[in-house]
Amino acid sequence: MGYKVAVIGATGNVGREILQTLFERDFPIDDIVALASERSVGREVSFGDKKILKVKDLAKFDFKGWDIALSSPGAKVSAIHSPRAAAAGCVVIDNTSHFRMEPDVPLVVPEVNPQAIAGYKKRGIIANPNCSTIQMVVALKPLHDLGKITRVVVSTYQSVSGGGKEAMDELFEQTRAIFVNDAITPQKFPKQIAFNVIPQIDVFMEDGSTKEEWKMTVETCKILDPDIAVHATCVRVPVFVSHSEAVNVEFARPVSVEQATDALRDAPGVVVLDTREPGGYATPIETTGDDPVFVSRIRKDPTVKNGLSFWCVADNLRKGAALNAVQIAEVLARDYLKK
Ligand code: 11C
Repeated sequence: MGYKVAVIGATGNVGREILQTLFERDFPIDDIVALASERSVGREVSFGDKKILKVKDLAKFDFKGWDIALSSPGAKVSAIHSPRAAAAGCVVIDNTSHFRMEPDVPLVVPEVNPQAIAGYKKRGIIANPNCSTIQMVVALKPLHDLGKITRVVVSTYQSVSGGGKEAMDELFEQTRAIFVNDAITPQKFPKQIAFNVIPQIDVFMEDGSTKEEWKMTVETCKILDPDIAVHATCVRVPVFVSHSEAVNVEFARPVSVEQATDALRDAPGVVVLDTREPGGYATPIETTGDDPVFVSRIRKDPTVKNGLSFWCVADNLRKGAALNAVQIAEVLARDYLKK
């Protein structure tokens, strides 16, 4: 026997990836519905290679009798419809930023804090973290277990798909415009993204950091350890899919490169690709469509007492969003909503 599953925001980058991931991982489904805003009603989305779902109106949908909703519309839409679904008895895995920092909503990466899922009982909502946080904490967890991380400094190289389909179209259009000598007018991004990099993701906060940088700090503390100091610089790069991160870690205890590499090799969800020769590391282009977080360039940082640096890359639409949400649904189904 399977579950009745709703996918909210089914026409977006993440919604479509959630449908694909549910199908690929053979999630036990009795019935599935694709939901989105009124303007997408009637559009068709694929569920696997045979089934086509006609999108229904989220605002009119009654969640009574539905078990799990995987939700990735905008944060404002989630603010209304996730509590509405939860009140009808449908557990929501919410991929927006809206509920993440609420104390009675668990924020979960299954390789790091699966035990937190039990907290769904309070509000009926589980939050899926930001993509750049997810891939970093998957890599940090085995290192934290090894030497107790005290401080993390991270610089990100984030793909345009994190900004949605329009952002991907903007990179494509600007690249084309450069080749045919057309004028470029940035719309989705604050500056030209083609052949450029932009050190701003999301809005500015009062202290001069951006909201994306703030999310990496507060979400890492909530998921992994409130005592870790995290300083992030988040940068948009002209890559379509997969985020990369240069991560620098300080430990309370000495940790050798060999110990760190062994722990990362054994860690769930991590693949170490690190041959210390030209090309012996992961890049976004070859990790797109893959599930793991790839870790490369593991090396000692001799400028601090117990320091280590590494490079990590993951598909932001899969592990950074859809896959993480489906993995949460798998634990929820297996341990809490048994059929
Ligand atoms: C980006 N990380 O790359 C963002 C997208 O809080 O879920 C995801 C935003 C979020 O633009």
